[in-house]
Amino acid sequence: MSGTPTAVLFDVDGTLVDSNYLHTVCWWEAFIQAGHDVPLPREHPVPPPVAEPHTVRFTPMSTSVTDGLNRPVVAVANRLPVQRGDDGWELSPGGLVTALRPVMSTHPGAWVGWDGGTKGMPPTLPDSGVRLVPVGLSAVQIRNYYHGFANATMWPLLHNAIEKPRFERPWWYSYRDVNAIFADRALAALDERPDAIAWVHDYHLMLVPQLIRSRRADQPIGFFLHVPWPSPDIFARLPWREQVLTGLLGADLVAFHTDRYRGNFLRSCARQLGDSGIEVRDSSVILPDGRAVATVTAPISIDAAEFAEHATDPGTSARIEALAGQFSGRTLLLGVDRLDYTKGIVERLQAVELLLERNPELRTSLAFLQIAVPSRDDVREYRQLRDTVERRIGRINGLFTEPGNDVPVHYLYRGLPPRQLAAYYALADALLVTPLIDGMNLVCKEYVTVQQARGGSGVLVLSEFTGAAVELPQAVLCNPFDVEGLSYRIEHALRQPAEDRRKALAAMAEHIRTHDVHRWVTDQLAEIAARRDHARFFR
Ligand code: ADQ
Repeated sequence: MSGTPTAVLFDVDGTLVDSNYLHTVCWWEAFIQAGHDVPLPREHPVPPPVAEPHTVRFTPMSTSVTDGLNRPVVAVANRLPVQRGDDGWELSPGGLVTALRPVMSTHPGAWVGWDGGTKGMPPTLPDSGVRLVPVGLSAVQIRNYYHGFANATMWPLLHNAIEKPRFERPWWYSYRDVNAIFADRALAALDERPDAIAWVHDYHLMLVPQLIRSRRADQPIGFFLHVPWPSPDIFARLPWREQVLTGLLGADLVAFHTDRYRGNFLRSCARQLGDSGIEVRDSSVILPDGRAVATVTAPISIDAAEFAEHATDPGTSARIEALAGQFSGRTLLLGVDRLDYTKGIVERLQAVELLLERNPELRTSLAFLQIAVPSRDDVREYRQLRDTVERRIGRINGLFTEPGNDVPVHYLYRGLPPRQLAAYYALADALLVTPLIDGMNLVCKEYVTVQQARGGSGVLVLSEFTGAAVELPQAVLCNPFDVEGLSYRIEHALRQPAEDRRKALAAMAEHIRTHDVHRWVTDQLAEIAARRDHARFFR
């Protein structure tokens, strides 16, 4: 294919962290223009939803360059980003974490997260002053809070109930208890740094903002949701919907990847909490005591500069050469995902099967490589998914491998280091990103960045149902629910003239470069601090 930094953050999926991939991180530039506006994404390419009672508009607020800039951050997320390496403790690898290293050393904060059962954690992040605040969980808590409520209730519910969410009271009680433990640890860290911003991440910890607020009325608190927010009808299925919403409304700022998720959240608030004196006013929720909770759209991104560097690293060229032989003379299609039922891997395989069925000549001239990181195999649905994927691959290869030729579908069930991944991105003629629903999807941003950095002409086939589709309309957009249609979209992508693909890549890469994770962090922290001032004013 400078500033004055503060602290940190990252993706919160425990399994991914187990696989040593953290991919959202923060740092912070000192200079933010007064009146800087958070960028609005372009319209989603799919038709807008039917009009609903609450008009949801995002009114970027004029932030004075205030408090936020030099304040430490207490980050609260499901997992801590460290692992034991050959030479002791180290940051878990991940391009963006690496980018944080210098930043974290100059502006220490704290990071509250589950220790994953690892004993003897260091007191600070390696090579930095960021204090690690480990939360230990019992086996029962891991089962009920993490595998149960987080991954088998909230994850499917927030992903449009694409798998049926399971509602188990013991899981909910455990979620409440564990959120209270996280909040206690965060409060202790905040007591040590009274000027800090609290930044809470993702669906594991949705009660934490209110738990902090109830003990620190003036604390600036931000919450970022890494996954979608579904329609109010789907969210309403949750037996504990009011408690979850009230938990989130403890924050000053609740942020989402897209306008759609944010709108859904506001409509859920209006529907579930309207009778409790809560009012949705434009993009804010006004609580009975007059406190305003702002919502913003803040699409997350990657460290584009780092990925571009991976792409052009001499080591990557050597890796590409080593891999090229395997696929020489073939058009390479690539899929890279956590093995998750939201990612549309089965539908992708079905589409590849249809493609090969329709076009016999492709059986020897095309290869599809699926790289799948093991994920959450303590949850039944994930084990079943792995079986289905592996059966499908066997079926396609059984049907379409031509004697004397290599198989059409290749499969790696493992995580790969970022540089190795970059080699695959560079080599692939097309990347198939076909989630049935995905909050954002960073893989497509990585692919585009690598292809562009290497002067490639790869094509991105991207599901309409990803947050990324809002930002990257130049991709070949597809509807993965229509597998036959998807197979035609892949064909269409492969037939696109190289010049058109290059133009599309250039436009997407430019957007990603100018909207990278550093900008995301900068904007988020400024917004959180400014909204606290705003909330005070409102009262
Ligand atoms: P995820 O669902 O985990 O994240 P995604 O955004 O695609 O999904 O991030 C995956 C990350 O893992 C990427 O950085 C990618 O490089 C890495 N990865 C995937 N497969 C890999 C493999 N086989 N080997 C090595 N690395 C691999 C959640 C939400 C997303 C949202 C992110 C960030 O579900 O929608 O984009 O958080 O907010």
